[in-house]
Amino acid sequence: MSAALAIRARARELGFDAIAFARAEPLELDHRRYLDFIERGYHGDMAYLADNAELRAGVDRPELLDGTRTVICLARRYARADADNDAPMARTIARYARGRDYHNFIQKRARHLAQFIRRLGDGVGARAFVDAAPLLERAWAARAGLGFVGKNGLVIIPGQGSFCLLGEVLTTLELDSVDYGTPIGERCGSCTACLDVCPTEAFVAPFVLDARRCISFQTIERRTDPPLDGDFGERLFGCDACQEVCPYNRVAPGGDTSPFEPLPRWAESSLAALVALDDDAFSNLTEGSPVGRATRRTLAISVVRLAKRRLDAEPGDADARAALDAALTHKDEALVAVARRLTAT
Ligand code: B12
Ligand code: SF4
Ligand code: SF4
Repeated sequence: MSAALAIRARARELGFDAIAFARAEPLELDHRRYLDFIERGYHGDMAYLADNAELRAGVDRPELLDGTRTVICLARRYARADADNDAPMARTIARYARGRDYHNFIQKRARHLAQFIRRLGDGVGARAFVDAAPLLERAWAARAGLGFVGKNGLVIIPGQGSFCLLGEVLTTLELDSVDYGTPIGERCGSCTACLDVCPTEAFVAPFVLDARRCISFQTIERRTDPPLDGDFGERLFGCDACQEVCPYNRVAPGGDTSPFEPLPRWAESSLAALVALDDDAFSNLTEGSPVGRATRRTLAISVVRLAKRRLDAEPGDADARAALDAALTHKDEALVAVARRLTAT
């Protein structure tokens, strides 16, 4: 069996839904696009994206893996058939984040794969990465032919859709040339559903996102208090709108999506309880959940925003009223100030 076949088989055993191989030669066009994104300031206060931006074309770097020859691109689906029926509080969280933290789940399996690859030959190096590494995960996945990048910027795997998370194993192993994938080209055609549906008009052009406007940034990554204009709908953490409308996501979910089942704690929570959290209670509540990526205050501000929205629609909404009251009397003065500004409008 060739090394590529053995790696594929092991990746399947480990629960990955798709795998493809890219040569580790520097990305040129995608890197230029990346630098453009940074130069225009679309990354907002995600300063880590600008760190070493110049170096991100390649992966043969000491902080990743010296001598990398191959980028093994992996995907794990999280589409669940019953996601629309999740408990109301769970539905305020983007699908990928309703269950346990996917980083641990994918990282653990990608590490097992890296270990398997290291055993394929003397001196073979292999290292696993998921999300947080300074590498252009979507561009590598596109080069490997794992999927194509849609106008919403997400990697779409034909037959599987875009509700999937990416990971990589970098390796010094060189594969047979037939094993490397070829890009499959964008297949959006004349569709613009994702661009049209975006509630905050965050796309400046097809494929190009001003992350500062994206609800995902505002509710997860932002580290300064957000502007209070704009309608985030019923969203507290992340946003799936530009994927929900995508025709490529009308595929039947396949495989085991149980790791992404919502944590019971969300069904048991309320807006008022979320606002009232102090830092320790926030840490306890979000332990093992991707929601801990937000700060306590960012989440509280998102809740206040949602409570205000619900009260505008239904003045008798008791949970929303209690949430606003809890924010106005919170010991975090910055939260009180935000709640005052919102209730004044
Ligand atoms: C920072 C970040 C964000 C930021 C900025 C997102 C963005 N679009 O840049 C915020 C917080 C907004 C965000 C949101 C989300 N994210 Co995010 N995010 C990242 C992270 C850490 C870096 C992305 C980055 O470098 N952005 C800068 C842009 C310029 O680079 P890029 O995304 O690689 O885009 C390239 C291609 O799109 C390419 N391209 C391809 N074709 C074309 C054509 C043209 C004409 C152009 C101009 C460009 C272009 O150009 C770019 C340069 O390589 C990656 C993980 C990683 N290390 O890559 C996860 C990642 C992209 N995120 C992911 C997810 C799941 C999400 C959300 C769906 C979460 C949610 N439900 O709320 C949303 C989706 C928003 C969206 N429509 O993109 C997944 C995407 C999986 C997939 N199937 O594609 C990733 C890969 C994490 C993972 N390991 O699975 N994210
Ligand atoms: S995740 Fe939501 S806010 Fe961000 S680009 Fe997609 S639709 Fe727009
Ligand atoms: S919604 Fe349409 S335009 Fe957007 S990514 Fe899907 S197919 Fe492409």
